[in-house]
Amino acid sequence: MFEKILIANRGEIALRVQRACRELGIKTVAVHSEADKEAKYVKLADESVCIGPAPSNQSYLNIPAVISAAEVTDAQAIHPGYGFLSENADFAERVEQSGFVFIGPRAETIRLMGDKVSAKDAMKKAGVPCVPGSEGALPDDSAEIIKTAKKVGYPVIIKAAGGGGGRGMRVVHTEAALINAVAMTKAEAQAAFGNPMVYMEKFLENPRHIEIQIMADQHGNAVFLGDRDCSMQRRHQKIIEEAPAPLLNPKLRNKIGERCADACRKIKYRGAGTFEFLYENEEFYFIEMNTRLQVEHTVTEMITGLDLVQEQIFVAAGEKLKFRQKDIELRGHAIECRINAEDPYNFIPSPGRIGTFHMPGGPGVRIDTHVYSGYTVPPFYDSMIGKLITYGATRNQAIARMRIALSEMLVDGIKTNIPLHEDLMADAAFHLGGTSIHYLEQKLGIQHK
Ligand code: MV4
Repeated sequence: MFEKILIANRGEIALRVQRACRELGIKTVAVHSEADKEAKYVKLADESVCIGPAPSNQSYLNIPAVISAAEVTDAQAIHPGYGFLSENADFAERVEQSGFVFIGPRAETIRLMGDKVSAKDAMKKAGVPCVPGSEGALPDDSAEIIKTAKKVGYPVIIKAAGGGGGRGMRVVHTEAALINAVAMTKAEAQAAFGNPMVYMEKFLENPRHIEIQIMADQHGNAVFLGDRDCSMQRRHQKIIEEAPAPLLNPKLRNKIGERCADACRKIKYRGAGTFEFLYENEEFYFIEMNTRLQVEHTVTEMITGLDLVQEQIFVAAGEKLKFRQKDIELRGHAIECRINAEDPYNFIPSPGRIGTFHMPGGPGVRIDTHVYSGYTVPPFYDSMIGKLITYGATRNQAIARMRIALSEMLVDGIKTNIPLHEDLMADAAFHLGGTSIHYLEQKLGIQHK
């Protein structure tokens, strides 16, 4: 097992990874920007290294600075957290070339999944059901593109191979608009990602976003750890996630989960990963794979009883998974509310100094946060200041506990989205479960383009 791990991230996830390491008796190195040097999680680490000024591109995204920090502290492995360098194949490659273990998949896998055309192709070949669409990237030939769209059926969506997470997509309703839309998406893709490749899919009008968590070791074992519903989102920012997905037929869950685990074995996947699906009319359609630990891994932890960060570390160290699929039992229900420092209704970020900070508690309440009374939320990074997670024997109990926890929580001095969460926990459609990816924007009265 590793003796020392460097955590190449900040905020709540840096603290989350640190806690997993501490429990395993592994020493931790925190890296931080100048803006984070006073943060408590930096002081809690065994060692810390300042890797640059506040802007992320000069600190948390600075590959040589992160690798140098691992060298000077003699860390053996690097945990990238989520965001920042976590899905950067070049980073993973340079970490391993420098003699450290990257706690995540092989660089080659990250690269394969980073290109959404190659990811889809690989998953289709591995037996994962995908959204119908073009065979690979669209050709230059307009007649061919028109033919493909006819076959797929309008509306279609044009997506950039280099995009993902909602960046670089365009919906097309008619043949008259098709060729121009493809040209525009290609030009934008070239400018944003340096890759003009685009592909076409049938546009699903009212799907849910359901994802499958998997974990795989380096000995050919892979299991799925249930699913999460992440449909409650605005502008591709998830705000509530839950596990398991409401109203999902258990047979269907197991079937899609098995497909994902099987695909992991086929591509020799290593570590934690997530298959993202659109779910409509009882069908799953693969869209993307995330090769990192996700923000919402917590709800999976609550219903499986596993510590996913520790499992990532075991697998990275070369250990075999200690459980088989039959050992995985999904128990109860968990909900996560992302607490953001922002206006609850116009979503404008609200950084600044927190006055009184009071955390809720009680049975089935978990809080993952790095903030405290007197902490200043810096303006340079994501506005998420923590995650409030509740667990219950049933979904109703998880909701009831969330409502109590939200009512107890106090964050003075800055705006947070807690009032929005309180609204949603009282929302009739949310109570029924199974709302689509458009529900929140519709409720907020935002026009959908
Ligand atoms: C789609 C889609 C409908 N049909 N693909 C947006 C994020 C990226 N991961 C994929 N996205 C979508 N792909 C087809 N064929 C609708 C979306 C989409 C979406 C997906 C998941 C969560 C939120 C979303 C919000 C708007 C659009």
